[in-house]
Amino acid sequence: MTKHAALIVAALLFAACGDGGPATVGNEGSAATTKAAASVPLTGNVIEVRMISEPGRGEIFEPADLTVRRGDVVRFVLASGVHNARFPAEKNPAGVELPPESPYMQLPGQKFEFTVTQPPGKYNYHCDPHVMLGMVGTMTVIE
Ligand SMILES: [Cu+2]
Repeated sequence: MTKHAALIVAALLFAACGDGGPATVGNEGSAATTKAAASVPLTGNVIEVRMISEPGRGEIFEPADLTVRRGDVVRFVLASGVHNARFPAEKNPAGVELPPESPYMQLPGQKFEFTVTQPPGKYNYHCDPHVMLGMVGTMTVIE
């Protein structure tokens, strides 16, 4: 694939993610997300967060509180239920470009990932449908 064609594909994927429709982001969308953050040297570390709906456990991220470095990849994986992951501007430091918002994920095994580019600090994320049920988490970026 030419570089030009790759850009077009990335643009189409980006457009497809923004319509609020059924979640369609799989590995292709993740690749586009990773490519956009290519200015940060990748560490090769992947931090997986499972999104879970389970009787007796409720609606949770597992683990919910992450400690990461710039260049790490945070990967949300749907285990059960329907969830998203979003870093709301009103609950995070101003002036920082926050991680991209995931689509609503509903197919077990579906993944959404981004490369950490944020400066050191503590960031808050949550699942929109379940934030009131405590489906929240933090991402602490360390040096
Ligand atoms: Cu949820």
